[in-house]
Amino acid sequence: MGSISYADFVDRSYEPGETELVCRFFVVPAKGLDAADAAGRVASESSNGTWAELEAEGSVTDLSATAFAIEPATAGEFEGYEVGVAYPDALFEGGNMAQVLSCIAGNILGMKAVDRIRLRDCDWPEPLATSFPGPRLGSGVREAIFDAPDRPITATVPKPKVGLTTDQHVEVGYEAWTGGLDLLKDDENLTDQAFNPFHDRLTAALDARDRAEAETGERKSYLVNVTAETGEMLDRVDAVADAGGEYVMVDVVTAGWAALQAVRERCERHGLAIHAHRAMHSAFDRHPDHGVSMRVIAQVARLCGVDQIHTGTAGIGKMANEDTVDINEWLGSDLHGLEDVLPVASGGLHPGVVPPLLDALGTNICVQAGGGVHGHPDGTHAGAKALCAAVDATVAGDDLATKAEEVPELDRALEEWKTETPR
Ligand code: CAP
Ligand code: MG
Repeated sequence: MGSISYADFVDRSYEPGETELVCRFFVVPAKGLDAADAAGRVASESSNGTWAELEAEGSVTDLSATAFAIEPATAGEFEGYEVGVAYPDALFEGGNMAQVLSCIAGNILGMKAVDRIRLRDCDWPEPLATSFPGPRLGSGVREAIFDAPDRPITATVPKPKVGLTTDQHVEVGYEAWTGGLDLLKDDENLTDQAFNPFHDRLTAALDARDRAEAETGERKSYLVNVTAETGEMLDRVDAVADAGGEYVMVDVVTAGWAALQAVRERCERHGLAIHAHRAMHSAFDRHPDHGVSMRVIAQVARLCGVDQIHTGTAGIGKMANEDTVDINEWLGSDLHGLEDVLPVASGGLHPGVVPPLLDALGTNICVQAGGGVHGHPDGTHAGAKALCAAVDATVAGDDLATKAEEVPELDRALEEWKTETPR
């Protein structure tokens, strides 16, 4: 029988084991505490310790995390430390993301012992990572659904984001699809409101998809937002499968990881892909000195099994984004054999900013433009043609001005928005 206290959770000579989850935190200790004090509290309170000295059996202490690295670091204007913490595999319930996050992003974010704390990054070991399904297709959606393995896939959200009737929503979709876009996407706050009910929208949109496919000879698809109470959400997933859809869209942060895991399981059964919208992510990641980074949110989403997720526009669009390039690189990297994830660039995009966007992010992405399509002076169909022309030209290495000579819709878009995104 031994005793455990905060100091027992710090060992700077410790080498994390292969099966241990390693997390990196930015920490600013509270006044009167030094870095080791704070690090011990982070490791303790995120594993099995607490403020009082406890008597504990050996088997209990085997579950204790270890703060093994403490290095000076900065986050924005804040000076602090980067603390590395190693967590034993036995601490976690495999396949249960909510439990994992309750450890590594739980109470510790609210402790008085730290003025600022941010979960920056995780190294996921094989046992824990492979206890999750990962994506079903990942960036393989490009080939599997659109037969377009070598170019970005394109998407649009009807705007205004809510308020259109089902007929208006579907008409906009038809115009966008026949204008050349691959995907129609619901907005994050459009679910089953009276002005555009879910089931009506689903069947009408898939019908329009079929007409657009027949007219263009191209594969088209629809990101229908199934976000709801979990049981209802699963019923909506079943409805998408019954209606012949290929995708569901989930607001993964607001719906929650446990709900997402249930959707992933249901999508496996139906052979559906998952588009992850990240609304509310900024509540966690906006400021670099606190919270949970978008990098970790993207990692969690990959493990839970989304096929594509919004990761920003590398600062080109209207949203404040952190770290898009590195996050996208991680989403494409090997993770113990789990599928990759297709990054989605969205928010304030239009044809004029496609060249710098693809230059920064490459072509293995989805490019979403709402206002940048429906705000086109000649309407949705012209906006869709302009966006496709900009993507095609950029992938081919041609400049937009030359392409605009043969595509008047692109010329109008460049005239209207030039190459900047207004804030
Ligand atoms: C974009 C969008 C997306 C944001 C989400 C919107 O519309 O539909 O939700 O891109 O941000 O509602 O703002 P526009 P992020 O194309 O008209 O800008 O991708 O950073 O998660
Ligand atoms: Mg939106």
